[in-house]
Amino acid sequence: RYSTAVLAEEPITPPVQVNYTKLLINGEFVDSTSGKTFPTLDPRTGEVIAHVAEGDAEDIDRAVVAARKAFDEGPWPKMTAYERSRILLRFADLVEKHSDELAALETWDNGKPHEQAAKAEVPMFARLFHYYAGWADKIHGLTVPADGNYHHQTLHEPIGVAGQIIPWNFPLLMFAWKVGPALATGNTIVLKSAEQTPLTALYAAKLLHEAGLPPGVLNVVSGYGPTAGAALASHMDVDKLAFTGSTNTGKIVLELAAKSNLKPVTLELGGKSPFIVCEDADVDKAVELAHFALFFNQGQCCCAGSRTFVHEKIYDEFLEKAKARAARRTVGDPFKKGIEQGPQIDSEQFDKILRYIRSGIESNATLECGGERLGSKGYFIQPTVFSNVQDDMLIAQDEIFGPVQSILKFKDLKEVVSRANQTRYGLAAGVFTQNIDTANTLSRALRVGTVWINCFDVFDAAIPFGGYKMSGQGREKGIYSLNNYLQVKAVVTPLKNTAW
Ligand code: TXE
Repeated sequence: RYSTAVLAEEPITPPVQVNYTKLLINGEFVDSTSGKTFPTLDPRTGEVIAHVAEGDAEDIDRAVVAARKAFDEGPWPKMTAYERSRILLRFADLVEKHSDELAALETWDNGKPHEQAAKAEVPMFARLFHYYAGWADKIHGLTVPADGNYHHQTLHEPIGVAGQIIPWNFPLLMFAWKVGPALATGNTIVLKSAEQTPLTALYAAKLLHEAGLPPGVLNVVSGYGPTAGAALASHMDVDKLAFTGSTNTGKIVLELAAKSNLKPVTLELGGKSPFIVCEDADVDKAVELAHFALFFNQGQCCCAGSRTFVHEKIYDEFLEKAKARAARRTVGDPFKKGIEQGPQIDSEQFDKILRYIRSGIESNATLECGGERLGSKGYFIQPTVFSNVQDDMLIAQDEIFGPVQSILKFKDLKEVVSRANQTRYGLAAGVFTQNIDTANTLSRALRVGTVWINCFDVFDAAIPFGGYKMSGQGREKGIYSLNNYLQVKAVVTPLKNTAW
């Protein structure tokens, strides 16, 4: 009954070499102070891809010293904005030149389909840097006609040393969302990549240096959260922190930032996004979009449409078709052409997802298809659909972060808005309708940072992304992200008449 592609006996050999495994501090690849390394694993098999230098508190400190020096002594913040822009543009061009290596490394380390990495994520990565390069020389303050005989002006200055902690689900894109605006505004950076996916950040940082980035401006420390990550969040000489990850860890880093030097923090955290299919929907199209909204990237998206609300009039038809679509999803080696779903990132996430599937079954949701691991090695999970899901079930409340679609029935719009909003999260929502009034009403009533009407996961460098409620604080991308990395200084000068 299950038509997923057969998992290849032998994994396809990735068409790329791992060349960079050390920490990148002050423009040089160096070992960690402790000499320790950690393995980064191939999610297709659980086998070691490479051993990577393991940074901890001492290495974070070395990296912060380098970033501080590069900020205080320059040349980065003192270069003209145009020169900074040119470096970012050259980098984006190098990304395009090396797109094959970047896409292959991203797939190998993360398990995402190679076609997705190559056709969507690497081009988007380059696009984000083109976008931020365009901002570098367009950031300026105001001259303000305030009261009194004074010249009032504001200067928009970089904050200083930015600490950035990123997750493993979109390693390259999360790098771009954070590094792009910080560099465009003239900051220096210490970035900690996720321990599951350290490889592409090192490769990209190497290319940035090739493009002319001065030493110390971007330092990349691979390592674990409670050691390297916590040291960065609590460092007294880090001026700003940006974090993407789980809501629980978001609380930890916010507290560390507050208890150390009160550095401002932006957070992009978990979600439980509703995808609302109204009664006037074209069911086939709605099924396809709801499927994409949940299953894209193995379900490992903070904004995944993980509560599929379907109007009762079309519920039965929708359910049959959604189940058939999930059963047709091709799962297998992400390097194979035509594969829609690769493995989950690691054994921890794999076990967590299977636990939530068991919880769904135990709480009497109906398991329509899937529900088990696929194959005997690596972290593959069958595309899974639950129907008859109730709001208070754990699978309707918690972020599963896997290929598990939960379908819920609703009767009217007022009811579905109230249920959609009954969550601690508020990252995104999807609305599927042909009625413009319904679309307008729902997009205003839903308490989320992004509403996609008749589309989903449409991301653009210029459009802000971020969460309401416990999905985060602040916005990334677009014009809004620049303020995360800027201080505003007021300068007041008396105006005196001279000479005449
Ligand atoms: O997240 P963590 P994990 C959600 C998703 C997933 C769950 C757990 O539900 O199942 O989180 O994933 C660093 N101080 N998201 O454990 O722990 C860590 O090293 C400082 C949603 O991977 O939040 C990594 O670099 N840093 C999310 C980053 O935080 C710490 C994407 C994220 O890891 C730290 C990923 C500490 N004490 C998971 N502990 C999204 N919003 O897209 C960990 N880290």
